[in-house]
Amino acid sequence: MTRILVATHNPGKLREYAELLADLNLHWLTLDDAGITFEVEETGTTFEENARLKAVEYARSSGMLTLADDSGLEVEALGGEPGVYSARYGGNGYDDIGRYRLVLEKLAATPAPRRQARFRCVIAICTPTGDVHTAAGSVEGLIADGPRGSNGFGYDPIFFVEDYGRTMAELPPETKNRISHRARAIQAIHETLAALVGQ
Ligand code: ITT
Repeated sequence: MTRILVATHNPGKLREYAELLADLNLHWLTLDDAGITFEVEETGTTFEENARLKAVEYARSSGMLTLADDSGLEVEALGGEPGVYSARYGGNGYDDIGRYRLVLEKLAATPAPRRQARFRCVIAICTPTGDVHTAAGSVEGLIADGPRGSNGFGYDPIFFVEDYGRTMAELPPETKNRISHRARAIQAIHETLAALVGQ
């Protein structure tokens, strides 16, 4: 069975990859399992650059086939913020709740039709020899008036998915894992990944 390092420090992402990769016969390991404690600095200005940086660095230090993603929320009325800074929005001292409250505050005077947003995800897979493959996925939504739901992580409680009439955090994990930016990026890279692990 091929080993793959799922290189994220974010437990929410890890839970989702466990399900998104379940159909492939893989032995996947976390950064903890691989004994990697350092964090790659995300110095890129795009999701793709940062996803590549993470996959390449963690593959280099583990010697394993490595999957990393860079993802985030883009809010139209905020000129695409928080974007690649989604994990650091508002600076140190903010947690997930503080960060989504900041988005809600900034949009307090913005009416529903102008609250469009999207989640974006770029997955990068780096082989032990340093070849990199990437794929992107996105999902459109609206920023809700307030947080709802307790599934998922990050900005899910304020991300309203019109087709379901619910926030991403109100959807069951199986549904999020069919429609999310991360699910779509996995769908786009599935064939490549299957070939890399000989399936
Ligand atoms: P790693 O770099 O270790 O993977 P991270 O949380 O720092 O973990 P990112 O740099 O990609 O990951 O930041 C992504 C942020 O965007 C994340 O912290 C969330 O706040 C948000 N985000 C990404 N995907 C999300 C999702 O599916 N639902 C809600 N928020 C999400």
